Amino acid sequence: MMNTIFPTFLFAYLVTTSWAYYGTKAQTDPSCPAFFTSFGDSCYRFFGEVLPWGEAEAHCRQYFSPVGTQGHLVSIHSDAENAFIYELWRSSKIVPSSVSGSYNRFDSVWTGLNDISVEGNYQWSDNSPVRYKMWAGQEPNGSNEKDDCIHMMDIHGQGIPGAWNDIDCGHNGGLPFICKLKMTKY
Ligand SMILES: [Ca+2]
Ligand SMILES: [Ca+2]
Repeated sequence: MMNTIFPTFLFAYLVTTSWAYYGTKAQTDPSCPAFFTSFGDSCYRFFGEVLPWGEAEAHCRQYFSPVGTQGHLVSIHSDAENAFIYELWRSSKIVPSSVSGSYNRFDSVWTGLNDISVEGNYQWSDNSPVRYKMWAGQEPNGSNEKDDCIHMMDIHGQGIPGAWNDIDCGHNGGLPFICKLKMTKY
């Protein structure tokens, strides 16, 4: 009798404790808020609403991660993160069959990079260090004194998809944008 019952109890015990372990793990692992996508140690969300750079940054600051970090316009620190951001945006944005002009809501998206405080001194709005840059050819050109905000581009024939350009922070009333939530405290 013992020989048949004991393995059954042992199996039930192992299953129960395994469920308890993974259940606990799931509860303590912070996950991204609704509509945010995980990559590395951060969460990202594309917003199709067109806003000037400052208003886009303010919109991102309304969001908080489960560990309490505040949202900001996206900061980018590697080729892998730049490629992820480009793909998140490309897979979400609207692409009309015919669009004239460039640097518009269909081919551009705000990042958090800017030189608003000091011309030529680029900073991320989340205060993370600026080590990685993916400028398009000839950029940043600062052709306009207000060209202090950086957008990612998807323009055929001008640089590579996902390269960056400096532009007027209120350009054409604004651009869509991507917010980032760090899942680790600063
Ligand atoms: Ca500038
Ligand atoms: Ca430029």
